[in-house]
This record gives sequence, structure tokens and C-alpha cells, in this order.
Amino acid sequence: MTIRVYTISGAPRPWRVLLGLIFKELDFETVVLKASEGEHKAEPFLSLNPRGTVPVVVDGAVTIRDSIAALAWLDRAYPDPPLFGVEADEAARIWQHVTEFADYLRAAVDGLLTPVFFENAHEATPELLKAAYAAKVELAALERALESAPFGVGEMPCAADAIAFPEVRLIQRAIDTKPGIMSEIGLQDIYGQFPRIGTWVERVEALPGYEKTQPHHWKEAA
Ligand SMILES: N[C@@H](CCC(=O)N[C@@H](CS)C(=O)NCC(=O)O)C(=O)O
Repeated sequence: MTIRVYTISGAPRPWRVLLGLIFKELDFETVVLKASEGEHKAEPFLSLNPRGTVPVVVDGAVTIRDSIAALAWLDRAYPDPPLFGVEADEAARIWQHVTEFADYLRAAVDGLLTPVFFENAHEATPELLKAAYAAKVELAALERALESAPFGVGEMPCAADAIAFPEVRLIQRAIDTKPGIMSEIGLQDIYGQFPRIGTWVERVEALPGYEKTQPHHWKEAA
């Protein structure tokens, strides 16, 4: 049976799961809910996840309604290649990055992109400059993580890459679609400022199946 992932186009947390699936070269299908029509807050979706959030992953009798839980489940259900390492110290390093990216990078990117994408921010207010600075601090942390390895924590893509990648790619999307405001807040060229991140993004985008993980509406607009 094909693994099914319920998502909203452009939502970073479901994207984590889609990346985990392609890192393992697993087949999957997506159900893209229309947030503008409130499909995630109505039946039949609420029966899958009463919180009305995505992702939800369904595989046969299994239903999982959290992105990190879904990555952990994937690793047990389909162990090879591992997303959370094999050795104890490797697992600890990966989990440390997973929680740091999920907490700090996610919060910083959300603080920056909510005004840019959803509140039509068009001038560099002190709040927006502060948000841009916070995002740069977290991008610098990712850049440091990439100093010693091609992927977030090693030679192979792992759960930490799946968590961090959507955040970075969404900032690049803002640069591509809202260049004026992104330039005003000093974020016009993140790959120039953080070259290891630029190379890492290219590596992830070159993985087999990557295209299928990209937000639906980006493809439609292309
Ligand atoms: N802890 C959950 C959070 C899921 C979450 O907040 N997803 C966002 C999309 S990235 C969502 O569904 N937002 C819609 C809403 O909260 O109404 C996870 O990581 O799966």
C-alpha cells in the first residue's frame, strides 16, 4: 500500500516528511488540502487529526499526526537507510540538530516569513529587521553544522536535513517572490552569505524524487 501524506502546499512540516520519504527512496502520494477553504479544519480531515494540522501520514492501519513522529516511525518501519543514525553518539547528534532546527530555526523563519508572505510587509520596520537578524543567527548555526559534513550531520541525508531544508528553501522562495522587502532587510542572497548552505540545498535538490516534494503551487506557477 502506498504511504499517503496529507499536506498544505508550502507548509514546512509536511515537507519534512516528504523529504524523509525521498531520502529512503520510498514511494508516496500526497493529499493537498486547501487551507484557504479550511479543509484542514473540517471533516473528513478532523477525524484523522482533531487538531486540524498537517502533516498526517497514513500507511495501511497506521495514522501519524506529527512530522517528527512520522520521521521516527518511518525509520522503524523502513529502516534502510536510517534517518536517525545507527550508533548511539550519531543518534544523539542527529536528535540534537533535529530539536534545535525544529525549535530555533523554525521559530526564526516563522517570525520572518509570516509578515513577508501573509502580512504584506513592505518596509524594514524594527520588528522585521529583528526577525531578519534572528533568522541569520540560525542560518549561521546551520552553516557551522555543514562545516564538517556534506549533509546536516554526516555523509548521508538524515532527519536533521529533513527538518532544516524546508525552512531554508522557504526563505529562498521569499527572496524569489518578494525581492524588494527581502533586500531591504539584508536577506537578498542567503547562499552568498552562507555558501555551505547553498551547496547543501543543491545536494538535496539533486536527490532522486526531490521534485515530488516541492510545494504544489510553486510547480503550478512555474
Ligand atoms: N507538531 C506538529 C505541528 C504541525 C503544524 O503546526 N503544521 C502546520 C503547517 S506547517 C499547520 O497545520 N498549520 C495549520 C493550523 O495550525 O491551523 C508537526 O510537526 O507535525
